Amino acid sequence: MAEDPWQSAYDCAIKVARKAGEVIREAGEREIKVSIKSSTVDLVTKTDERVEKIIIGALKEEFGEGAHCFIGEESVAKGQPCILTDKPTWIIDPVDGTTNFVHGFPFVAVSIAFAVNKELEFGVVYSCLEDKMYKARRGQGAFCNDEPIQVSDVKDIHKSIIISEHGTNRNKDVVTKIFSTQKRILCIPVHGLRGSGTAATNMCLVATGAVEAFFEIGIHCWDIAAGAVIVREAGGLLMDVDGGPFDLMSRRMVSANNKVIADRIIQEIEIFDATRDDVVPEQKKQ
Ligand code: LIP
Repeated sequence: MAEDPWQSAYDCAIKVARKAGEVIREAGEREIKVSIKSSTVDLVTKTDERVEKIIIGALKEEFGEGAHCFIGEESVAKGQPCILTDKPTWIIDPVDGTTNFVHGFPFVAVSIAFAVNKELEFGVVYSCLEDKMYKARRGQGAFCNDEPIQVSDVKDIHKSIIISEHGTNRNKDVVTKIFSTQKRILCIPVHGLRGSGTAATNMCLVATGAVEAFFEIGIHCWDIAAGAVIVREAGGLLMDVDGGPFDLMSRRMVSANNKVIADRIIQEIEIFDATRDDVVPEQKKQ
């Protein structure tokens, strides 16, 4: 039987995600040192940076210093390029839901994905305050704490719960579009709108069938890469907010249980610009 080249990487990702979750839980019990990034509401803590170093350090130790490439939220924030090549690449959000972490709002996830030839091979999302390990390998199903998970079979939008987040952009025109979109969706009507505050967890909620769809403009590749594999392997789908193909670096996406729900949602989304993740800093809009 052909050797499975990525099983050891998958197993290692699960182990490292669990270890990272323990560090986050312990850090959450002490004073949290908060800084800001792109705005006063885009938070980062010493824990984000420390956990990313722990994850990347463990993976380099396991597979060798130059074996794989890395895209980590906090490394990119410090100027590392966010370019996905054909090389085996780890895409990491060490603390997805940083604002939740700072406030003690109980949804914080470690998100670790792995791509080869620009194809997502597996994703691991550890919701560490819930102790829920979500995982999926391409073509091999999705699981939560080793139990298989599957998207909802709801096709009637009127019987759906949709997740929508407010993100960290506080530009008044953008906020107006976000709330206008939420109003249009709520008044379809749907059963409800929700949001956990972490994209990775939101995508896992789609994968478990707890909600029918999650969409957002403004997220980053590290927020959604692992969740993308988990949603697909749970029987769901991903697309762009304009109905086009999913684009990991585009900073926008819809994840849904089926195309009927996804197609209905995109009719209501008021799109606004978000600079792609893979636009090099000097090209980024102010
Ligand atoms: C968060 C995302 C969430 C978004 C937040 C924030 P972070 O990621 O997971 O979907 O609405 O604004 O970007 O910054 O906590 O890793």
